Amino acid sequence: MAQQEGRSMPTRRKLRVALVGGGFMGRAHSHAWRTAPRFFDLPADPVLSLLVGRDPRKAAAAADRLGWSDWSADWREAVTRDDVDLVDICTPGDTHADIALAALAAGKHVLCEKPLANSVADAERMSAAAERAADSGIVAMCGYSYRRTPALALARTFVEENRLGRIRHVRASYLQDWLTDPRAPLTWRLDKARAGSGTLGDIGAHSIDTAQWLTGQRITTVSATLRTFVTERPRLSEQVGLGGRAADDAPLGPVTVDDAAAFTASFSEGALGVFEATRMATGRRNANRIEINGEVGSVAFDFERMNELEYFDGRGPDTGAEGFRRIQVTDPVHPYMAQWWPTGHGIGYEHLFTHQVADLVSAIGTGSTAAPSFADALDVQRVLAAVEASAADRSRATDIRRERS
Ligand code: SOE
Repeated sequence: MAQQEGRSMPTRRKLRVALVGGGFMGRAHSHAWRTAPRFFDLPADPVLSLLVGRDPRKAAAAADRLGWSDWSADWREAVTRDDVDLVDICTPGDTHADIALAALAAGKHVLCEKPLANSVADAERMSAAAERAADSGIVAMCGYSYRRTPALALARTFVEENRLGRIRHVRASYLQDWLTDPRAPLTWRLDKARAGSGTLGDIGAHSIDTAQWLTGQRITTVSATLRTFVTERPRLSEQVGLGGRAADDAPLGPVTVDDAAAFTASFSEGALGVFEATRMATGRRNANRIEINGEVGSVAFDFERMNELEYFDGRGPDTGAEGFRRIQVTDPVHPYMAQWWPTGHGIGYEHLFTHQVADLVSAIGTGSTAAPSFADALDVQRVLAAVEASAADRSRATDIRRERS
């Protein structure tokens, strides 16, 4: 058939991606890589080139299902192949440093899931490597995905516009309940060697990142308690999604991480923080909450109502009708929302990852840095380590200012 004139499709620069890890996060990221260019005007078109998973059979099946054109059982392929521009790391924390360092050394952009690493030492090496690679235009970003919640991005705008005045209180709690049942099996998230820490690093890290990002202040000292309520759990017979399954007669193995973390924190400009993270808050599925009180205003957010932001404006005259107002963050004027549906038609968890990809590809296109950078994520790592140090020595608060300098 003759070629029809004027029918050719515009071609855009390609960004060829390799994803390492095909679990829960791998699925969320795959969806984002596919969706971001359909809704956001990006400077490059992500191409889902290679999916890597340790088990060849599962990797092949995941690649097929999630839309990747090739698969491998060896992450080294992702960092050595010439037809890969970006390595997306969605594996447990014990492998982040090796993969990210090799990818950066090979001149690949990197997106790495949170927390950045299992130790401050690894996070420092990763952050230093990212800084060096930035000189050659390589972008590295850590996946603190909640930053991409439109309501939280709006809260940050309010803080930047000084609508809250000087910030006094940060109250953050991240509550889940998927470990309430003592029969819940011993997945990698409960193994210190693989996950680095437990609830603290898995979800407390989100609260730390969100709090520092929203306030623009750094945490300087912490005083903490960590608790493991269930110290032994049935060994896993099958990993399914987050939870996994154990046989009824499965032998027990030790839980080597915290189930819950509680700590107070001081912020660099004087705010006082109270943090709680647990995977044992019966009935709370994914209540990632934060409230910030300033001298003249407050914001409050709960991920279980992710399309809403509560805002209190204390600057007006005293009318007797003051109160928190509930803003539906679904209007085109709100962060990210112009790309989606008409006002009032909300978005969900998966959109955070799509926003993350859109921001990352935009940064790569403009040659700018992407946030949170590995240096930002290293800072969270320092706070996590300080929380653990403080919990181990209950007699003292841990000061992290020296480690930063
Ligand atoms: C499990 O607690 C988990 O999937 C975390 O690992 C994610 O970071 C969080 O977004 C949801 O909960």
